[in-house]
Amino acid sequence: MGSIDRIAEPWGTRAGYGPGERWPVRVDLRLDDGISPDQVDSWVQSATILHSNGDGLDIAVKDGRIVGVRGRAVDRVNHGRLGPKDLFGYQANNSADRLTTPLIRREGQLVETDWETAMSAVAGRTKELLAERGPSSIGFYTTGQLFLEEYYTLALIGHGGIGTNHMDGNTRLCTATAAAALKETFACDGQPGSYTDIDHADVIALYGHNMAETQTVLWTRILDRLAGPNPPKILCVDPRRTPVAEAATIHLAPRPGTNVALMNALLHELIEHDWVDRDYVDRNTVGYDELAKQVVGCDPDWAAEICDVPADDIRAAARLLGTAERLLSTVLQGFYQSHQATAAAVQVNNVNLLRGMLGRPGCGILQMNGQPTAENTRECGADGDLPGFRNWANDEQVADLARVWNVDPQQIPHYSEPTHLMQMLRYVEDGSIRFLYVSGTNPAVSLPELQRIRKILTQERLFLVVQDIFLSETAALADVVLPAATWGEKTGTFTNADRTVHLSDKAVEPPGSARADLDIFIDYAQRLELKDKDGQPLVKWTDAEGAFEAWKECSAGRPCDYTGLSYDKLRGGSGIQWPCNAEHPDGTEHIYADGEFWSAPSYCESYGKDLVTGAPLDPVEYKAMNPSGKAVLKAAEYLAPHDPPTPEYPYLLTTGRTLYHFHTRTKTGRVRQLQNAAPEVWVELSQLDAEQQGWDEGDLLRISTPRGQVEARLRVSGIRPGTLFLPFHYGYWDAPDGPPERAANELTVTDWDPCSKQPLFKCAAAAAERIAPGGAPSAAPTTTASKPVGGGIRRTVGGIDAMVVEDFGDDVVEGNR
Ligand SMILES: Nc1nc2c(c(=O)[nH]1)N[C@H]1C(S)=C(S)[C@@H](COP(=O)(O)OP(=O)(O)OC[C@H]3O[C@@H](n4cnc5c(=O)[nH]c(N)nc54)[C@H](O)[C@@H]3O)O[C@H]1N2
Ligand SMILES: Nc1nc2c(c(=O)[nH]1)N[C@H]1C(S)=C(S)[C@@H](COP(=O)(O)OP(=O)(O)OC[C@H]3O[C@@H](n4cnc5c(=O)[nH]c(N)nc54)[C@H](O)[C@@H]3O)O[C@H]1N2
Ligand SMILES: [Mo]
Repeated sequence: MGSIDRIAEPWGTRAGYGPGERWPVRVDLRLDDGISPDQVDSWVQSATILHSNGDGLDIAVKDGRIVGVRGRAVDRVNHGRLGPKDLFGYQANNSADRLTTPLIRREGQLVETDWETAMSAVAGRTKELLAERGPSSIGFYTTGQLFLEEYYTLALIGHGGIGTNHMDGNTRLCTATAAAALKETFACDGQPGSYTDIDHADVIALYGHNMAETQTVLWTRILDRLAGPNPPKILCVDPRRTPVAEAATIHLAPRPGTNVALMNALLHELIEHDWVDRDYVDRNTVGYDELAKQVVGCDPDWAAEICDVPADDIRAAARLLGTAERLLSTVLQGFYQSHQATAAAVQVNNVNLLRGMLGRPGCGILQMNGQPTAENTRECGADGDLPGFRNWANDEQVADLARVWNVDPQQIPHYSEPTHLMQMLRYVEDGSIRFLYVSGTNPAVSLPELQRIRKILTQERLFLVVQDIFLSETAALADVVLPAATWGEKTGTFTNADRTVHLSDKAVEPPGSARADLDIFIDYAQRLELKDKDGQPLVKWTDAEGAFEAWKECSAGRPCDYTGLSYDKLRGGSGIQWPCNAEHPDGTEHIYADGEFWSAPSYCESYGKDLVTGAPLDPVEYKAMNPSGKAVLKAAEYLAPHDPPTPEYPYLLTTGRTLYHFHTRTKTGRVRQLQNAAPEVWVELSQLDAEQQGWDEGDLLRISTPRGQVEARLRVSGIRPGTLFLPFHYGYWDAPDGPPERAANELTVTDWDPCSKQPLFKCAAAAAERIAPGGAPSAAPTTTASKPVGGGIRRTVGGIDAMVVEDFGDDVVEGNR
């Protein structure tokens, strides 16, 4: 047992272990100052909520207040560990400026009101519009941060009750490409990999995924493998020198937006050297010939030109992949938020398929999620999918959903795929959507091209409802603000990126009159008097467990089968991976073992799309291509980025995250340990570029694109030359006197991947100029990808304020530092 500053040491103390061994337990504990474990009144089971990892934890409660967190040793995901955002982030719940009462706009101002007034305004406007303009005037924009029960209820209200096709989640910005890539390759969503693959893999490849900062505990698992005997080799594909790159055997730093060229060269090498599992490919896939033909000319010299990566490094990376015995691949935003997002992510699937590396320990693909509950948004159909991974283009599956909901199949819109968010915004812009209900997301900071977004959201004719826990930049624009209870204040379940379902129990009462999102949605449905076919209430449950039981019925027989789970079963032990049913009562570690895919035409979620145009394939085309339900090796041609540098905008701007903040900082910005670690926006530039311009660390730069500008202090970092990086966390709620513009999305472009419709946050032409010398270093963290190349900069530490207890218990620890 020891204590450690977890701001300075985000991953904590090493516990090395070897291939196939069990990852040692390390229980991390953080309590408010002055509170000791024996003073805690109760420990309430939950899991982490500030990323997709799903680390099991217990919430410490004293005098009806959350006072700390402790990792759950029994949980399969984290074996007791927690990351910095989880260890300190709970304090946001206790913030004095939580929303405690509904707000309504009167004469231009938001004023406090009661629930009755607020909800009758929301339901009243909905009814008016339904009568005047029909269901297509109503839109819902939700999140990846509520609970399963809430999404399922919302999906039923929107698709089954109101009958609008306009429902999406911010998962569109986040994991739409993960889902799309899985649908293209396996014809169905569902994560092939498992976190335990890290325990077995001999090669781990991370594509556009800064796991060290964005899934810190999963990265700790890799660090512990690296500290043990026979460590895995790491391939990192990222234009910045992230902590992942620093730990990598091979780091490829491609020019942003060129991922498909790089992937095609890697595939070219695999085929050229015959690093292909012919048996697996013949038995389990279709499309090999087309893929081989597509990559025939894509040799490393060709890709080296496009990606600006040494050809020999590409060869070495291909050899690593080609000679791996157990290959785990992970993919995230560096691939997903790009113009060929789905095409690039699919090529990673192709690597594992060619190598026959799927469905057994150490052999996996993690098309990652980002948000804690994004998986549920997708499963439950609150995001541009239908519940239970049902195929909107398959009438029998729609009829099956109608049976579960006891509605007429015609009531569920399925004339096309549910409307994606970027299209919904167009509809709001042109006035066909007149009511937008936003829950658990902050589009006024997180969407591209903010000037345009502000214009869209402030239109007079739009009725904007925002359900949040703080007065976010978006809530400030609303007609009605509904105060929500959040994690720790309500019960529900959620599912992480490797299909592990966790229960999160209510630990404390919400502040003021804030209500659980589920309760608000049910209230809304009741006020709309939504009915099923028999005139009974459409939403038949009144609490979270009731919603979960209903969802189980909806998931029965579908890939994400929850029928073997219950709240009781989820209490006490570890989270459990779906599918969990009579056949797999303890859950399922690997799907697609034995090459069994969910891609049979009658069962699959999707018939696939054209990767260039995004046009859906029709069932006849799909059946001709994949009659017996195999995996599809889908080829893609590299296409140049849409927004290349010009003399006026000579840099490539990419955006993303830092370890210490979550998104628009509504939570982490209110937590002193985290806010102090990364107090203000910065911009990263390479040493080469800085020297060429004569700029120094800390200089104030203005970054501009045709959409807007941002002012930020310079951090000279290990980023590739020609590239700028801005963290996107810094909106305006806490910057009354700050720089005029600091949100990265002032600069980003309204454009999206044709297949997944995910916006392009990672690649835009931009200009930079110095507007003032700095004199002092920027405030960027030094422990992360923003590590300075120069010396003399104060290290990021948390000090006495950030001490966390680590307890290894009786676990034997090798390589312990
Ligand atoms: N600390 C922290 N953790 C989080 C979150 C958070 O806000 N903060 N958010 C959660 C959520 S919702 C998500 S979606 C995940 C996101 O997790 P990540 O995807 O790991 O995070 P990002 O920083 O968005 O992007 C990852 C990397 O992509 C690289 N990149 C940029 N352009 C390119 C490119 O063209 N090609 C390649 N190969 N790489 C490129 C960037 O340099 C960056 O290091 O994190 C989750 N975890
Ligand atoms: N430039 C750039 N932009 C990006 C990205 C990028 O990499 N670069 N990444 C994109 C990605 S991957 C993501 S996921 C998005 C994230 O973008 P957002 O979802 O807009 O970001 P958050 O700050 O997480 O917003 C969540 C909101 O929900 C509120 N909230 C928290 N808990 C609850 C709850 O229990 N109930 C309710 N009702 N509300 C709650 C929070 O206070 C906050 O206002 O940003 C996207 N935008
Ligand atoms: Mo995300």
